[in-house]
Amino acid sequence: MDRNDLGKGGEPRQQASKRERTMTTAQGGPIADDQNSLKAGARGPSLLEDHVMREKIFHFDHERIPERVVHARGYGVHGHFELTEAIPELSCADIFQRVGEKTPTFTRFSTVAGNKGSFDVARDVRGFATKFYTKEGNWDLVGNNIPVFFIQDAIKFPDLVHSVKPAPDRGFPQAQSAHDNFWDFISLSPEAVHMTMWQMSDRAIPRSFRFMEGFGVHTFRLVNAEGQSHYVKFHWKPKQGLQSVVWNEALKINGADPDFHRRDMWDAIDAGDFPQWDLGIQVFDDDFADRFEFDILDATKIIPEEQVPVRIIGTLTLDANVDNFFAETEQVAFCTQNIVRGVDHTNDPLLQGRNFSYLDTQLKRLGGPNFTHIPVNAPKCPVHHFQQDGHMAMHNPKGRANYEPNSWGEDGGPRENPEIGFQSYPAEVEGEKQRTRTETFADHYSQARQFWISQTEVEQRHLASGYIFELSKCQEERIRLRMLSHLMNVHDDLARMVAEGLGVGDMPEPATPARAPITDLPPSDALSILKNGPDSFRGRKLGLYLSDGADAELVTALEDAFRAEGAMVAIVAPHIQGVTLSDGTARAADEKIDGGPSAVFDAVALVFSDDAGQRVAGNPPSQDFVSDAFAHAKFIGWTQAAMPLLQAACVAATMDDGMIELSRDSAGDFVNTCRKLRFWEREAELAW
Ligand code: HDD
Repeated sequence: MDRNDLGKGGEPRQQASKRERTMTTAQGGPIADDQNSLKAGARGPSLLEDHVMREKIFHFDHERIPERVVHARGYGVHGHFELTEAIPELSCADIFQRVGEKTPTFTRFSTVAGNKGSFDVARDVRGFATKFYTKEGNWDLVGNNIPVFFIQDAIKFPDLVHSVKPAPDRGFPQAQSAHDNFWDFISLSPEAVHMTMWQMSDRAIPRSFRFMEGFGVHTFRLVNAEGQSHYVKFHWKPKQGLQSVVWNEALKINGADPDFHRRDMWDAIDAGDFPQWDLGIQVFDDDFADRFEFDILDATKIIPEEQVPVRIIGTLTLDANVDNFFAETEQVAFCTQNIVRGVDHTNDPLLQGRNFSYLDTQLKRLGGPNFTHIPVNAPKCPVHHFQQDGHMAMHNPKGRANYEPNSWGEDGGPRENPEIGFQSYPAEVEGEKQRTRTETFADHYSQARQFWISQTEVEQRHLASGYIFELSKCQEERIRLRMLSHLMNVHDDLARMVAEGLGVGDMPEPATPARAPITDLPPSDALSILKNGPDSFRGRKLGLYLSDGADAELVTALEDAFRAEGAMVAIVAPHIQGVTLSDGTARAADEKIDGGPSAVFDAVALVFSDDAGQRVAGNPPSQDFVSDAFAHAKFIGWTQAAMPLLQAACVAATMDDGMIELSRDSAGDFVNTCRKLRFWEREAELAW
């Protein structure tokens, strides 16, 4: 049976007819020989007349389309949104009317700065864009995994992006913000300070797309059937809980598996473990907006959940991988302007600019105005209009009339309908034209301080280390100090930790705030990852390092216990052929030890036969497996036979409660321990 006889999952496919299986040109002509071009004589020149070769190479030459100018590296998945609470009193959007109704979706996760071929676990914001194919048209919620943004006005976006992308003269660094240009721009743009707090926190190195939140960022409007408007902020809350990796681990994951996040998503969905997010809304009115300490149109500010609780109204389930990456993930075109009746924009100047940029960029990227004809972008409701022609038009309006109004009656095509058509909320607008930044956008530090005091000690340490790492990559002292001068306005502890990490003795003068005083806001638990962690190891992965002769009963007990938890178990072994356990049964390996470092697992267990422990102890990848797991505060299950390796990895002398001796009866206890995900107590003892 050859490859063509197998379906997607490797199962035998029903025999197609010979004609169906015959390779053809794009014109449908059957091809007799796809290996050799047409030549004049066996050793003669190739002939221009070879339409088969010319067509094949012509098409290949044109395979690439421009990658997205930002968010180039992304991963798309199909799913559906199910409404759990109807909100007709807030919005007349069809999608929000009937509990239990499912709306198909397409979600694309992405990094921002890196090229299409960059690595997944860069320190970066993650895009979280969802297209809802509603019965009243497509609604695109194009958000991020961080609820605030770097800049307040879209006119600064090209500068922001230029500063983070590779420097134009040298073409590097790739997919990183740890360089002079980025921090030069940021330290000259105090409005970005709050966002960098999130970006330097572990939010920017998520363990998986599945374990991160999403945010619509801007304040939008919900408008009900009576035309009443409420303000709204959209939240995606992962049912899987929040989880991130640590920075040193991220660096190693990127080497071991640059596709870590996309592979994780593919594997989870392929295994039927469908990730879910609740859609939450923070709803408020003009009274609240007037009372609130900050401007609700300022995208560099959150509205703390303690002030306006998040109300859950539905669930997104991602349940199908794409059939084709290019056709779907690459060609999907999100536009913030894609809204439906019952949802509307506000005057947030970032959002207003985005509404231009997305449509514009799709034209460039997808080559013409008919990108809505591409299946992943096409609405799943009826579409009737008089738009026609253009590159790659797949369908044009039928009939004689292609204009409106017309007097062709029934045959004259679609008509407008004010009853069900989109109505803009009639917000009052007045004022002189001016290029200005409102005073109400001027407090750049108070919420950054609130973020800091809302973090656990572990997270504060990571956050400070994030700044230290990034600023240490800045060669210009003036840029490092300028950034430090902002951090002094955020919090003394943060500034001191970063100064120490950079080796700065004399602190600079604090930056002059655009607006004083900087307010002390109360902490908000919702801002911490660790305060919102999961209570299970579900969806996580154990790296089970086995040798030949490993105790079969213990191995089975571990596998059973972790699978019962809903976790994955990957077998790591000295050879990819796998191992033979003590009872003679075989275990296929998922990874050879040097291809499956502990950085790609959430917890590890070492189960060796007595003599194997000594053998692997001298093996550098095995030593790294253990010492990295230890340094990344992971739980490590071990058996006595692994002691020589623990010694060789220099962790035996500092055995702590995160290192669990395994026995056949204690596999369940090990799972319970792993539910905490990391043994952070250890990290405090390590001198990072
Ligand atoms: Fe943007 C892509 C999210 C500000 C201009 N953006 C893009 C994507 C996401 C976001 C998730 C990827 C969509 C996909 O997967 O195809 N962008 C945001 C958020 C912002 C934001 C949450 C602030 C709140 N963006 C922003 C501004 C501008 C843009 C201010 C321009 C003025 N963004 C774009 C773009 C992109 C894009 C150039 C590149 C590819 C694309 O649109 O389709 O138009």
